[in-house]
Amino acid sequence: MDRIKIRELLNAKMNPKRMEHILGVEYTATALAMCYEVDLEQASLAGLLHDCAKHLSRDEKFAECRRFGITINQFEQRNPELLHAKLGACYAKDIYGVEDEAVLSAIICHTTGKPAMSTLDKIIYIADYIEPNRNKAPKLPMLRKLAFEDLDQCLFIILENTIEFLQGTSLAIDELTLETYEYYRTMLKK
Ligand code: DGI
Ligand code: FE
Ligand code: FE
Repeated sequence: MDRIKIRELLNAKMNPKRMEHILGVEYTATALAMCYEVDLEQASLAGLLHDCAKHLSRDEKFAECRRFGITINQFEQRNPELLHAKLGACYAKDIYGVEDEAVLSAIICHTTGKPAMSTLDKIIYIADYIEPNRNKAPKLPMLRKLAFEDLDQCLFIILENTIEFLQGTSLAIDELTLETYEYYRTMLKK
């Protein structure tokens, strides 16, 4: 399915605020793709579709996981919100016809990250955090600049911010978020 059609379908499904966020991630990801010589079409598709299962209720998320055969780990059980990333990749394939594994991977890891991310994975993870409609996270002006200068440093600071934020809430931190943080901490020390 082409981008225009995908935008049209998403627009019919999502509330205006979420749609603005989705479009913000799409164009931020595309700009980063220009900067880091990543395929613009991949960045645009992954940006558009990264939250395409986010509108589902908790019960709908569980039901859809059953339908797609997604096993739910203890962190996802406690915070079903996390499931929108894996389900988003299932929807991208099933509803929007995306076959490109690189795009699907970027959607799957956009919330927790994962060790050894591809440049596209990092771009989507970062674009989700810095897109222009975001305004709550600390250090946003600095991170927006850094994203175009040093992708790994930017990724690491976002991981650090996210863990710090989660530590101040009652939410359990996903194992994968911590693994990703440790992976990039070790990598950047060298
Ligand atoms: O879907 P978005 O809101 O655009 O962004 P997202 O997919 O990054 O989800 C953001 C939320 O996910 C934010 O409230 C922090 C939370 N999150 C990120 N990593 C973890 C996490 N929540 C838990 N419980 N554990 C994590 O490791
Ligand atoms: Fe998300
Ligand atoms: Fe998002």
